[in-house]
Amino acid sequence: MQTYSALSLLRRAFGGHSSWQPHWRTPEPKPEYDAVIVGAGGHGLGTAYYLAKEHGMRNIAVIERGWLGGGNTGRNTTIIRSNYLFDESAGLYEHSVKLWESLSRELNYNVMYSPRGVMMLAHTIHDIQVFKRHVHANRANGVDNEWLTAEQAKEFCPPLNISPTLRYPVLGAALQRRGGTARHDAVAWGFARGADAMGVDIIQNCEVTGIRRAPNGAVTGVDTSRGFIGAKKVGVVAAGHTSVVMAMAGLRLPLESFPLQALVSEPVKPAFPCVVMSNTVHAYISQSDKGELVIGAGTDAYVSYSQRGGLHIPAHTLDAICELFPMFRRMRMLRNWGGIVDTTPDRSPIIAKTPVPGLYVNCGWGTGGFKATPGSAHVFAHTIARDEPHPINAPFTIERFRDGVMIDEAAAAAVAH
Ligand code: FAD
Ligand code: PYC
Repeated sequence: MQTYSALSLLRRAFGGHSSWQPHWRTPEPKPEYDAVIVGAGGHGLGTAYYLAKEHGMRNIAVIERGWLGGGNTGRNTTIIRSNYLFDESAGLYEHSVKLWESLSRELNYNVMYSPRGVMMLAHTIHDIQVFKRHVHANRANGVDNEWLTAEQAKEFCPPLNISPTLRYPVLGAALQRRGGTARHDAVAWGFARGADAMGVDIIQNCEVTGIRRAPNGAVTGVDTSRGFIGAKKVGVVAAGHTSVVMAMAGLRLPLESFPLQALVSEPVKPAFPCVVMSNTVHAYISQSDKGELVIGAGTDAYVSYSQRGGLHIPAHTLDAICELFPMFRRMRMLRNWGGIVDTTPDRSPIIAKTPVPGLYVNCGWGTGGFKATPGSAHVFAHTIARDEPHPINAPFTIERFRDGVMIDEAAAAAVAH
């Protein structure tokens, strides 16, 4: 178990800088594990938690080249929703939202899940048609979603400007009331603490540099910056860098990595009641419990592993925010940052066995994997423990790219690509 200082407990209770973490004693790696998870983001830590809790696998380790939750988990804008178009996606994301609803209780750790409603703005006739299609498809799948007129959208979110003279006027909106936000690093820490308590080794500052295979092709372990670590099974959850890690086993995946940027304002008193997204103007916004406006942009237009991204992207996003919410025009921005997301051609994830025996992969979440954290981890743990997919992730194979069956999950593009 990790220990907490009085100061760190106070910070846990009242919030702090998002990259803050309490002291964590990294254990010495054992020579061999039943399973090793590469990547200590929310998905990797959650996978370890469910492997231990639901499948009784305790001789396992999570290996992280940086620090817990320091990847996309600690860099995202925390929007949670399940208003996806396809039946397969609705099954996956709704599974996740249901787990979010009880996650704080499950982990005995406040992940600050706040179902304050996610509203997606329609600015064109095409937006209206697409969102109405989503509303109907979601309802048929038992997922809440409703259509609002522009006036109803303003009633739900009073700061919204619905003037018809806007460059992109608000013509209506789709609202998922159960959608919302959570505290990103709390999710990583909650899963980490839960996994640690069940005996999982969480090894930070340890980069995986190779994947070793036996003559029959099966995985035998990973080479790392701290030496070889044996493993009967290896699960890779290294968002943004999956292609690099999978290439170590000789596998090429249909993924591209892009910077995605976000920024926060100075903190102000509660002023913004929900989450608003607009794909057309490339902006989304909510207010954190610390009072900062959390604002995100579309992906940069080029592939890269640089976590900085181009400066014109947040500038463009702020233009859009000021137009939609004029009362924020004089706010000062505190900081901006980027993450690297990996995206499949059909914008849906891969959660699957691979052609290499004992090697499993969970990737391709693009701009939208935070919301999936508990659901993805839950079904990935099942896939690794039983060497077969859970029915919910069975459609999300590598092989599906041969037939294109899930092109194009439009709701995944809640962020402009
Ligand atoms: P990560 O948290 O990135 O974890 C992967 C880990 O693997 C990293 O810690 C990394 O250091 C580690 N790793 C990589 N290579 C190696 C190696 N060789 N050896 C060891 N470790 C390695 N999603 C939403 O649903 N809603 C949002 O509002 C949202 N907003 C976003 C905004 C931004 C700016 C960004 C960047 C992303 C956003 N996302 C959002 C996407 C979401 O953040 C990701 O899909 C999700 O967090 C992925 O989680 P993960 O655990 O798979 O990845
Ligand atoms: O998938 O909802 C989403 C999202 C919002 C911001 C980034 N991704």
